[in-house]
Amino acid sequence: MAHEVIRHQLPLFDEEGRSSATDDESGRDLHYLPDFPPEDPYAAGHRTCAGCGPAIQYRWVLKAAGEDSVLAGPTGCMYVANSTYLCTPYTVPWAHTPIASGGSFTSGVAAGYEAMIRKGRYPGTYPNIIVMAGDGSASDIGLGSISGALYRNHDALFICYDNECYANTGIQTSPTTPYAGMTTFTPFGKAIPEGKKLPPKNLAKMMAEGHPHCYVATTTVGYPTDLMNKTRKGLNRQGAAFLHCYTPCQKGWVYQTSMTVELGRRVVEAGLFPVWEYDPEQRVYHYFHPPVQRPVTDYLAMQGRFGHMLPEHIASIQRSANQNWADIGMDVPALLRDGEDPEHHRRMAEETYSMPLNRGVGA
Ligand SMILES: Cc1ncc(C[n+]2csc(CCOP(=O)(O)OP(=O)(O)O)c2C)c(N)n1
Ligand code: SF4
Ligand SMILES: [Mg+2]
Repeated sequence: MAHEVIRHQLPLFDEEGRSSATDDESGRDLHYLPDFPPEDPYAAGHRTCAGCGPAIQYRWVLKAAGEDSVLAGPTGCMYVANSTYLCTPYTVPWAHTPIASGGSFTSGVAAGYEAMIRKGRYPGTYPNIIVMAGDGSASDIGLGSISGALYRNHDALFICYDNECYANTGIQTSPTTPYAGMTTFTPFGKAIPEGKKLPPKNLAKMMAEGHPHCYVATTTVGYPTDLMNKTRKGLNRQGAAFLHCYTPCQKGWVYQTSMTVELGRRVVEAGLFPVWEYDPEQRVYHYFHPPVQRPVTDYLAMQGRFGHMLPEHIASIQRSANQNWADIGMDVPALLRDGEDPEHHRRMAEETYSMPLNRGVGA
């Protein structure tokens, strides 16, 4: 006789905030913290860099998922910096997978739990099965295996933590590295003054369009409630779900350590990382419309990896941002339209920085 597979249904957090929430002068809720669960399945004691965006993402995701979780981590910073022989920061089962096979490994774990529960060999509730892969893994080397898992609709949550580079091997370019982002494989020089010439791959849209039966969403470490709710939505839905999370890399991007969460908001407010949710039932996208729209320089100037940019490069990025604003149904203010003209800009090195910068990737 087949046993029933019982699944968790995790409640969502209140997005509106408490009455005591305080807005800054731009209308951003600065001090809203809902009552998050006390447990931390991603415990202290790992060895990621100070201010590491992926580590913040790992903590929020596992807090949202809770103690009945099973985790896989393909090769990358979040494998190497988190684990040594017989030692990890996880209080839940975790396994390392080769960089190419996060998707296939996790498919096997999901299918295994389903079969064991049906056969009465595993007495518990179906656990929250999650793989968190870097952008190099999810958008490049391991893309095929994640796409296969989404296509077959295994009941698991597939997350890309996107630090826009192959960080662990020394900050090399990946498909999600932005145009003009300097990496050790895209240095700027006389021949190629912008550093990286190609625009980034739109991984999340590719996943949503290519697997229209899956829940797909984007988020950043700048919006913890959004990140935790999308984690829970992806886990609550029976079948495969994909989350693309923007996670700054302090070492690779060269910014002040305390600015990780601020960057997670500014990238959205600059129009460079639209935050949305794809509803597979209705087959529609729901776009977040941020209360603040900034020129891209407000975001770029905070990071040493963009310190070499010339006016024409900045104008080119402002054009892409303006296209993103239009795509998500927002008006483009005149100031941002003006920014499409190189005459509107100085060299990035001459910008007034709000903080001192150390230029030079990997410093
Ligand atoms: C097939 C294969 N190619 C290359 C590597 C070397 N490698 C180890 S970690 C890593 C970087 C992974 O980048 P990403 O997935 O973005 O994770 P991050 O290091 O940025 O956290 C690479 C290229 C590998 N382990 N396996
Ligand atoms: S190199 Fe970047 S992603 Fe890796 S641990 Fe440091 S901050 Fe995190
Ligand atoms: Mg990466």
